[in-house]
Amino acid sequence: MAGRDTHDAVPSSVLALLAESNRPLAICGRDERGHGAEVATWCAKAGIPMIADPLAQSNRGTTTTTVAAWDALVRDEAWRVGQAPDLVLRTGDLPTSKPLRAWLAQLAAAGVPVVQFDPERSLRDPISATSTRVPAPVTDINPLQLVTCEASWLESWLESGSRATRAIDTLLGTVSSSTLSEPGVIRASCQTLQADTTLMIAASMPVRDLETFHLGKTGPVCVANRGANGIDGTIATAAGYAAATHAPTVLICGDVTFAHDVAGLAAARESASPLLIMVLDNGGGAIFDYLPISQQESVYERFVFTPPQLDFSAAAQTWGIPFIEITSTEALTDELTSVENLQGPRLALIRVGRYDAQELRTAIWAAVAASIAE
Ligand SMILES: Cc1ncc(C[n+]2csc(CCOP(=O)(O)OP(=O)(O)O)c2C)c(N)n1
Repeated sequence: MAGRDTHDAVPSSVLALLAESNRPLAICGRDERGHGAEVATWCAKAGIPMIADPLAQSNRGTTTTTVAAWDALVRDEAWRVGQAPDLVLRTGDLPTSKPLRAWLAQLAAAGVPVVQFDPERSLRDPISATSTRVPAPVTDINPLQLVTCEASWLESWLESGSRATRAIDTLLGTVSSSTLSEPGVIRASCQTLQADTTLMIAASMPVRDLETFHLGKTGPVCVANRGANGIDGTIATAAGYAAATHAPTVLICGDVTFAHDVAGLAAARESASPLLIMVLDNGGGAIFDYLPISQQESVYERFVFTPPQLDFSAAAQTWGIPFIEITSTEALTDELTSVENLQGPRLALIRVGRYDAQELRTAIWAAVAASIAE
C-alpha cells in the first residue's frame, strides 16, 4: 500500500477537467495528517474558492481564497442555485454540515465531476458523491498552470462570505450581554483565542456550531473526536492535547458529553498546561430536539434527551479543579483572553436556555439569506 510519500501521479484526465473548468470549488475536510494548511495555500495560488471544515486547520495556511461563513451560505437555496460549481475538488474527510452534504449530493447527481484527492486511500465518501478518486494529493498539481476561473467566480464567493460574516456578527451583537448563547460562545472563542491555542470541540451541537461560526481565516487550532462514539473520552482527550502540545487548550462541550467523561477530570487535574473546560449546560442532548423523536413525549426526555442534572461545581471539587460559572459575555471574554495564564485545569460552567440556540440559529440563517439576496 502506498504511503504518504509514495503516491501515484495525478491522471491526465483530472488535469484536463481542471483545465476546462471555469467554476471550480474546493472542499477541504478534516485531515489527521495536517495537510489542510497546504491545501489552503494551494487554493490561494490557484485562485480557487475553498470551503474548509475548521477541523482541517487550513487557517494555518494562506487563506486568501478561503470562504468565510460557508455553512450559513449553502443553507440558502436561491443562492446555491446561482453558485453551482462545474467541478468539485475534495480533500480530507467530508465536513459534517448537512446542507453542504445535501448540495454536494445534488451536484454529483446532476453530473458535476467530484474529484476526491485521497493519497491515504481512506475512501471517506459517506454520501457516495465522488466521481473520480485520485490517490495523490491535490498539491501535486502545479496550481499556477491550468486554472482559468471566471473572473467573478472567486469574487462572488468571497463577497458572499463577507456579507454573511457581517450579518452573523451584527445579529450576535444584538443579543444582550447577560444572555450567553451556544453560537455566541463558539464565535467568541474563535475570535479571542490565539493561534497557538488548541480549541477542542465536542459533539454534537458545538462541532456543528463551529462549522458555522468559525472565522475561516484566523483563530485557534481546532480539533475534535468524531465518529459514532464521539462523546466518550472527550475530557481526557482535551487533557491529552494539553499534555502533548504544552500549549493552552480550551474544551467546549455540552452537559451530556461532560457527564459521559466526568472521570476524565482525573486526567485533567494532572495538566501542567493551561486547560480550560467550558461546559455549555442546556439541560441535556439538545441536538436531539431537532429530530422527530423529540415529539414522542413518553420516551423522549428520559431516554433520548437524558438530562444529566449534574452539580458541576461538586464535580470540579471532587477532583480538586478550580471552578467558575460564567454569566456574561464580558466574563467570557476575560476568561478566554487570560487562558494562557492558567496554571493548570479550570472548569467553567455556562448555562444556556434549551431552545435559545435553536431560535438564534434560525434568526441567523434568515439574516444571512437577506444579506446575500441584496
Ligand atoms: C458514547 C456515545 N454515546 C452516545 C452518543 C450519541 N450522542 C451524540 S451527541 C449526544 C448528546 C450530546 O449532548 P451534549 O453534550 O449535551 O451536547 P448538545 O447536543 O446539547 O450540544 C449523544 C448522546 C455518542 N456520540 N457517543
